[in-house]
Amino acid sequence: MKSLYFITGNAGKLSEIQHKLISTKIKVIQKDLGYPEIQAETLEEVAAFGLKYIQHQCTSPFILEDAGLFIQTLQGFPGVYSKYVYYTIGLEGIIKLMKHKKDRQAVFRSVYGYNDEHHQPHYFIGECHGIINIEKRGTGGFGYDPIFIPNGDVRTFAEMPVEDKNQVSHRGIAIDKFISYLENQNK
Ligand code: ITT
Repeated sequence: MKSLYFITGNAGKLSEIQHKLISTKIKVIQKDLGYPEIQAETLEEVAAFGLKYIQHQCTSPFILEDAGLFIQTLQGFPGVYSKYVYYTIGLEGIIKLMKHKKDRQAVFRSVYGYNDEHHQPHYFIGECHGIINIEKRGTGGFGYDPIFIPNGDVRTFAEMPVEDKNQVSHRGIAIDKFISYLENQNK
């Protein structure tokens, strides 16, 4: 069994990764240390800064994740500002901005940063394309889940059980890459 810390304050993210790890020999332990989410152009830069920042406080291997929702017709907004936007204008604000917009395409992106036992950084990226719904639907998940419908489905992420979201989501894809990496290391 390999244990590592997951630096996050987000219970939804923790639950999603724990579901993915059930059938593996990897266990994550939450540590809500918090790190500054720098103003950067990419999620990768935010994750890289987080890894360096947390290295000073955590000497054991750990992971952290930065995610965001990029809406095509809004030139990628809220993107790297997804957290700030969620807590300011919120879902209602996004629904208003998207009113009368014909192009409803959006992509969720997730970047996992892994700081291994030698303090080397590794990154695992996942993307999920879909559309922004005209209204909120569902009570599951977290964040923007009630307004995002992944391609190939009719349900919002908030209407799906966590297992279904994990199969297609940005986070699920990034976690699968991370699991494959760790399993290959241990061969
Ligand atoms: P950390 O403590 O792990 O940093 P966070 O909630 O700050 O958690 P992020 O900065 O990575 O998370 O996420 C930015 C925003 O995007 C945040 O408001 C989330 O609610 C939202 N978000 C991220 N992943 C999501 C997902 O799978 N579904 C819906 N919203 C998501």
